[in-house]
Amino acid sequence: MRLDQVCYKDVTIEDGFWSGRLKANREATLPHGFSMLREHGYEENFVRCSQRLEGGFQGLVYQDSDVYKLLESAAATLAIQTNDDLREEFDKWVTLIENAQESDGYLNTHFQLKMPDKKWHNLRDWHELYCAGHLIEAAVTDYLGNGTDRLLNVAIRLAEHIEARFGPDKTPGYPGHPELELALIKLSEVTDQQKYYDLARHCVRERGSHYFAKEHNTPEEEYDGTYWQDRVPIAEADVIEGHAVRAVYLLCAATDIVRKTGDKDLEAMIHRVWENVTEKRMYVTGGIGSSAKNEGFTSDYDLPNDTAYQETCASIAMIFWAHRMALLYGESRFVDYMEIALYNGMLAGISQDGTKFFYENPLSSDGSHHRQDWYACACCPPNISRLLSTLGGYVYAKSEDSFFVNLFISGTAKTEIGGAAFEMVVRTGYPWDGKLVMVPKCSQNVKVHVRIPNWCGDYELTVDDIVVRPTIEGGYAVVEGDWDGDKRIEIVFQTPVRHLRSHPEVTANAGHVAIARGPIVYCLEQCENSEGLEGIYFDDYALSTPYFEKEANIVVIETGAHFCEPWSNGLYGSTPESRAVIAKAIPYYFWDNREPGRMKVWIPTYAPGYFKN
Ligand code: FUB
Ligand code: ZN
Repeated sequence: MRLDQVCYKDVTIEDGFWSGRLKANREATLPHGFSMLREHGYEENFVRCSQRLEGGFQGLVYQDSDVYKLLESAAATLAIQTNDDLREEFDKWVTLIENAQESDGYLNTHFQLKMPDKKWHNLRDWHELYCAGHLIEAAVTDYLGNGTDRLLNVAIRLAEHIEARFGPDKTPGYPGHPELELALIKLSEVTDQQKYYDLARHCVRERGSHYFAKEHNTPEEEYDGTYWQDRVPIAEADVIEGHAVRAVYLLCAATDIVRKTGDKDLEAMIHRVWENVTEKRMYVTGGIGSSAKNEGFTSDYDLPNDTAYQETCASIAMIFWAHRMALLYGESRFVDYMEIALYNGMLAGISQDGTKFFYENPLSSDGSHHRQDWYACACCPPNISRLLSTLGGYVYAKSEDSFFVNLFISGTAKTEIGGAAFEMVVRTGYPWDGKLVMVPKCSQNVKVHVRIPNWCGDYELTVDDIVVRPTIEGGYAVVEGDWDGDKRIEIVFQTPVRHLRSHPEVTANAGHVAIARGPIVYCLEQCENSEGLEGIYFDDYALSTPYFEKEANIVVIETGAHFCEPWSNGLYGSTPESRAVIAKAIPYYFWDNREPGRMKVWIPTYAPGYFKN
């Protein structure tokens, strides 16, 4: 069943878990981000282009994309709430961008300032099409959110410039880093211009034709396009490979094409690759891309913990893709992955106060890994910000006669279903508490679909306190009825603490367990476990007790564990002494917000003195 998104603008979030994070995004991350844009030369790049100066470019080849992502976040924020300072900042940037654009529509400060004679010379590495994509996405968000078209007009001029050059029967090529494709599909929808969609589809379908070998004069027999998802024709891909963010942005575009045209071989491909990534190449946190070397994938089950790259942008990309799959098929199993990546892989990428960020997200740390204010390659911070600014758009979905509750977040949605106004009010203490109270309102019958999360063994659903056995469709409990009174749907998911094991081929986790409760994956952090993490181990009968810690606004989990004294028996000796301890786990996303120290998600179930882990 095809679903439509309920737009973030139609969703008000008033939630114990998320409201604080969204406030931090508005009040700390956005201002911090704009000050970083000033401090790190982004603004200067645009000023110099506006003044038609040469040279003096600062930053990396894809520097402009961070500006556009932050502007996208600002545009979505402004669409929800008046904010004079942010409006002023946003408008100032739009003027700068308008003035920086060349008369033929070209816009990229790196090439305008540093290499004006090298435009479009290296699609594989130089990110011009990627930056263009982020500008277009920001412009579309601004146009749809705020009804203003200044940035959209800049984006259209750039899209026209690109479309005149690339596409069927024009200059060959496609983006080394997918992103333009997603953006052009959105642009084609708001402008009703088929040609943008055609170019997006061309870029996706051409992938795997080894254009990058030709562009770089690499002999066919020496060419390996894996990193750029250019090894095999896209529709033949069986596995997810290469650079993680590139791979998943490309899959997002392929999914958009399947949705629009029902392209059969692309559809078969997205399913094969979905299965490969979720069954064999994903961390328990929903993050992907295990290797720093290629910022991406290696081989099946290769999921090391201490060197887990798990770039924050890659978790965000998984959220984008899972969301698209969920809307395309109306099946809750896709939302399950979206939720895991959201609450764990993505959320770990930003500090509680919203001003520090992880780029890499290892699953164990010796205490030397910390969030930073910004990065030379700062793709992640503004990507998190734009995701948080549009979070409401991931919560619900709808069809002609149904409303879907995908994520469990307190607030209100107001939309239209089958031509009638529909409102849904949700109250919940999720993810700490599995109880959800929903009050739908509509003058006509609407089926309410409530996702049953895959981690939930048992649940009870009532309508006005009467237990109902709902039908299950696509992993959703379906409640039919008329909602013109004050009927209340209540669902209570059991949220036991789960000790997870991994597939035996994930050698890094052999003999280890991870703790999870609801959608939250936990970790042990040094500052909560004074004995030292090196010696803590669980046994199969470990009992866990969750409880709420008000000050931190998190549920922590205490588990009866053992602490093994450090090895001091020479080369060979007997098992070191162990004693009983209580291990205290915190949500993985929460780590590194207090004193620095060690962290680990996977906990041994044997005395760690036996092995170096
Ligand atoms: O290449 C642009 C962005 O920078 C990628 O998406 C990230 O992985 C980082 O390499
Ligand atoms: Zn990133």
